[in-house]
Amino acid sequence: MNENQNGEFVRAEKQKAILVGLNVEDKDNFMTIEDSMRELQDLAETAGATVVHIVIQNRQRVDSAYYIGKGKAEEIRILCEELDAELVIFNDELSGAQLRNLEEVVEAAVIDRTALILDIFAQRAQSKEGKLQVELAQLQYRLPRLIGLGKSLSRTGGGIGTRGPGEQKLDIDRRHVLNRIRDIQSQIKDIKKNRETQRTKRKKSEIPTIALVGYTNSGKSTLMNQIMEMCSFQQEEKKVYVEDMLFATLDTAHRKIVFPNKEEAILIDTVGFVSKLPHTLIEAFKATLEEVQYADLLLHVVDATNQNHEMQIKVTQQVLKELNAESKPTIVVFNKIDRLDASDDIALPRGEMIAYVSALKKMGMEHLISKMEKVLFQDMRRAVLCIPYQRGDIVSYLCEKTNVQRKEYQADGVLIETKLRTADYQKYLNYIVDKTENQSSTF
Ligand SMILES: Nc1nc2c(ncn2[C@@H]2O[C@H](COP(=O)(O)OP(=O)(O)OP(=O)(O)O)[C@@H](O)[C@H]2O)c(=O)[nH]1
Ligand SMILES: [Mg+2]
Repeated sequence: MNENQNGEFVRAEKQKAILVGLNVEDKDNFMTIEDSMRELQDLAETAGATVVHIVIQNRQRVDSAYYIGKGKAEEIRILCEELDAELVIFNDELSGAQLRNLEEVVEAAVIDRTALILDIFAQRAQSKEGKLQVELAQLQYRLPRLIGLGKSLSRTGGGIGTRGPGEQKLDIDRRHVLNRIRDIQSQIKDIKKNRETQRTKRKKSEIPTIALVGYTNSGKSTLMNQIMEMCSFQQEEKKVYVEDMLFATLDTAHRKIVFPNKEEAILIDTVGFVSKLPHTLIEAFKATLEEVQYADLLLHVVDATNQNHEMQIKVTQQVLKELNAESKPTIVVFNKIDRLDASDDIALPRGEMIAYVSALKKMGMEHLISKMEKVLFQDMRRAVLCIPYQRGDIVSYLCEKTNVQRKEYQADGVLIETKLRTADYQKYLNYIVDKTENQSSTF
């Protein structure tokens, strides 16, 4: 590792890491230990490590001092020497005491799954808001572990698990950490206020919002771009970032779309979820994730080709529950069907609120969009209106904002047949000439 001119540590080569997982019998786990370790490996590689070995120990319960057995910890020290590994990553969150004890035995830097995920987030955060939220999560994770972490932080400098957003050196002085937490919390409060104002504005204009949620790498951003391409009135709407890596998206992006029925909506891309998503992270990202809470419709994007997609659905549902968004109208979108074999899709569920697409290859998109329309605008009513000629403003509004099916110039005004949202229906009630067909209908 070298220090550059700004006093930052720059890692010249990848850190070699050993992964350690515990297979505890009575744990309420969605995943097998093997799958969980595979995911940990993906996370470690995303953070820039090279995984040289994976250790799994079967135990009745977690050891309070060492997490694994002390004997196993000693074996890991030997493995580290043999394989030249400088980092050991544990598959669960460790206490400060466990971190300290393990470092003493294995004589290498020790981090846990939480620190690893936080590290990836710290590297990915782009916006001021994203950076603040990650730093808050990191500080809150570290606060009860400062003593345990002291050694690893001072030794590994810029290594995985020790990097903050913006590569600043981490403070391990308790008083400074506490002050910084308070400072960030007050800044996040301002961000929240700002978002609230924006939400209130949107609410006033009655534009519904749709949030894309789901496991990391399931294709949320790709789907968002595709929907934008199909439902955009300006072709130049800025695309969101897509990448084949975990946590490509950390900042929520809002884009306006227009449905074929001319109704508008705001589409929101969000950060992906992962199993054992650190609670501090969910807490810190509440300002961002609140968008999910206030959305009118969720698109829960699932990578149908992932053999663990059922577990990924459960994890996503659990996080949604934590965000009080589990009972929102949700369309489950099975994505990447271009990569499914004919035999694969037999097991996949069907239903009103389920869609199958390939966001990349533009398959099933019209179907999904019409489902979205149906859910969002199901309160729309057919109406025939006669608008007097002096109210050209209403005629323009209806022609621009609603899906006009008939327009005739008559002696007493312009006759317009269209579909109206309840609010508009009430507003223009005086002009409605045909009140017989008032039942709800959809396009
Ligand atoms: N084959 C195939 N690949 C897809 C499809 N949709 C997305 N991908 C790929 O999946 C990878 C992840 O896509 P993203 O859109 O970045 O996924 P995401 O859910 O936004 O990921 P995070 O932001 O990291 O949570 C990219 O390499 C995409 O090209 C699809 O329909 N078919
Ligand atoms: Mg994304």
